[in-house]
Amino acid sequence: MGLTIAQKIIKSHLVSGEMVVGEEIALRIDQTLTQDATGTMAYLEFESIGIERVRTKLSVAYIDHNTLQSGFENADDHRYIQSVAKKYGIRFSRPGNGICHQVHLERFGVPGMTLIGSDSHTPTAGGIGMLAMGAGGLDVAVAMGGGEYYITMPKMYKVNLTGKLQPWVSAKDVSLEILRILSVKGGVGAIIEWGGEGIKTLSVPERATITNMGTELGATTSIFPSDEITKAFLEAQGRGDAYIPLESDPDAVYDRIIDINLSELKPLLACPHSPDNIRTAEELSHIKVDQVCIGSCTNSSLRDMLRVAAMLKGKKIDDSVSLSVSPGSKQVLSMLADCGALSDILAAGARVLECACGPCIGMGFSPNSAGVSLRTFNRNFEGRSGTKDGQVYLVSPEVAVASALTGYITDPRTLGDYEEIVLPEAFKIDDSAVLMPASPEEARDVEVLRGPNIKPFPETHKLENRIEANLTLKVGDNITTDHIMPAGAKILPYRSNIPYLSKFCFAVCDESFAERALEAKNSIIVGGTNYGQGSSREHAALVPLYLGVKAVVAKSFARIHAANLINAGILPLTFENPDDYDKLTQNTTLSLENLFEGMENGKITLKCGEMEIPLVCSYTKRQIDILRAGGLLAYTKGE
Ligand code: MIC
Ligand code: SF4
Repeated sequence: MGLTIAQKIIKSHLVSGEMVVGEEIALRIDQTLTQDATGTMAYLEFESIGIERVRTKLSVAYIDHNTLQSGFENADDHRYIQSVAKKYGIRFSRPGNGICHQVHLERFGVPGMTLIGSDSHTPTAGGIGMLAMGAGGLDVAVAMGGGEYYITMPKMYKVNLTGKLQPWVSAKDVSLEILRILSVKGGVGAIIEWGGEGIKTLSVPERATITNMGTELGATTSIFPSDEITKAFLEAQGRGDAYIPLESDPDAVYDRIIDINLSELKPLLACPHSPDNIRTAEELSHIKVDQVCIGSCTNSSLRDMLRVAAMLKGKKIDDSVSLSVSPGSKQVLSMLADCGALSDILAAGARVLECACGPCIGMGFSPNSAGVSLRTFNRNFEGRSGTKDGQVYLVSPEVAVASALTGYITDPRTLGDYEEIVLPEAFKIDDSAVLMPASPEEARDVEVLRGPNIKPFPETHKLENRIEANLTLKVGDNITTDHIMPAGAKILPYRSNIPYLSKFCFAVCDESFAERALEAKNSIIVGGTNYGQGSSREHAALVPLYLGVKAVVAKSFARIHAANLINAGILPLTFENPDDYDKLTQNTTLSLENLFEGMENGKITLKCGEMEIPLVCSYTKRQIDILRAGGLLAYTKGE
């Protein structure tokens, strides 16, 4: 039987397990990346594992999320990461050099290799045929130490593209269309391969926009073949040597095939507050727009920015709109400056922001009260923009600019003439903002620099056979990691200070949760379907651990978050009958009995007074050992 692209890469990196859907497999990891908001914790964990130098082919530490440095906290974190990188053999991408996924695609990604990153949009590198996955910081720390990365062998989906995108319709609309078809949980447990004749019309940055937003489907990752278009991109980046051709076998078998005709797509928007709440621009053209933000790891490539500049050239944005543009990398910004496109963007009235995540993670640029904000980003979860009642729509750069010009949601097809964007034959290469690590000899003398905001990892305890706990919080479906552990300018500086962060846990849904959890000492959280969708931030597990959460009982879980819970020693458990969710009430005492036996046979009983509710779990032997040890760190250290 033939293999899919992902199966080929998995096969060549398989350390243990069988490539059977649903089985746990262990993969050898070639490259890792971290960003600053998850990096400090990941490197603290790496240090505590006690390995002298990373054992990957390449590890890069990016600073891109929290670049405001509004107090000493961030500056200290950045200095810590820089010194750790130097000591342990990791390249350090300085603040301002760009968003991790954009820079990794440009400068480091290699077709056919494996990459894990402590950021959920790591699959962006699937745009050049890399098997790239988001993971918790601790998993990345273990991979840096040469350990395997464990995943459940995914199903294989294929999206067959035919036709060609029409003027004013772009790769972002393909991402939104697949979200419309599959929903935010439609990709859970699957890898999505993009193929068909239509992919020959898509450049690497367009492919990367599509693989980037595969994350919003809940997919393990998304991947394109590595072909002549990949080769041309790598050559233009001066990295032709990294190219290898990679495609699926003609007789590869897929669990599901979806057809999309590119020629038929229209400009789309994801409406508040979910990336799968899709409508056409045509339908929404009566909506007044207050703010437009262009950038993020989804839409900040040179191609996107040249489109933005071409659309803005010689025009002015509407007086009622505030427009921000954040190029994805120093390479993009510098090339925009060299060709004059930057001046066109500035002259039109845009505010040009640093090459960083910026507004996407709520680092400034929050919309006005109830303000309508159109963003070329990938997530529009409630409150993520920093304004609780902000109305965020996800759009393509084309819809973004058209709307900034008119002040209303605008279908860009009404604008008339369309200019093709041609990518340069050679990109401007300047890697001076990526600092090389010290040699192994020099590394011994490198001092790791810590600041007072860096607090120790929360205390863990070995699992006991019985848990009695208060049902401190009951939440609904599609709870995101932005609900569990919000980010944004006020909180992000405290990513290495779990006690401080804990005050904000679930604050979006219930401001008194943290206080109640501390009071209860032991808590259980009850959730609906797709609990923990969104970010890879392990803080959404470490903070509940600190607050005494022992188990989360839900109808279903998102992949990375379930892994993070196990890594933190918290039991993710699923209702056997989803309707039992309705039987549980907040602030009652629950107990979980005979856990050791139940974990082995996959059935655990939840007791609430006289009532018994059957729960299921499918932990592997390794996961049981991790949970019993009190989390992956204790397990890895053999405690
Ligand atoms: C996000 O887009 O939510 C983030 C911020 O990039 C996160 C990582 C984090 O929370 O630090 C992600 O996607 O994993
Ligand atoms: Fe940064 Fe936003 Fe991309 Fe997350 S989704 S990595 S915050 S740009």
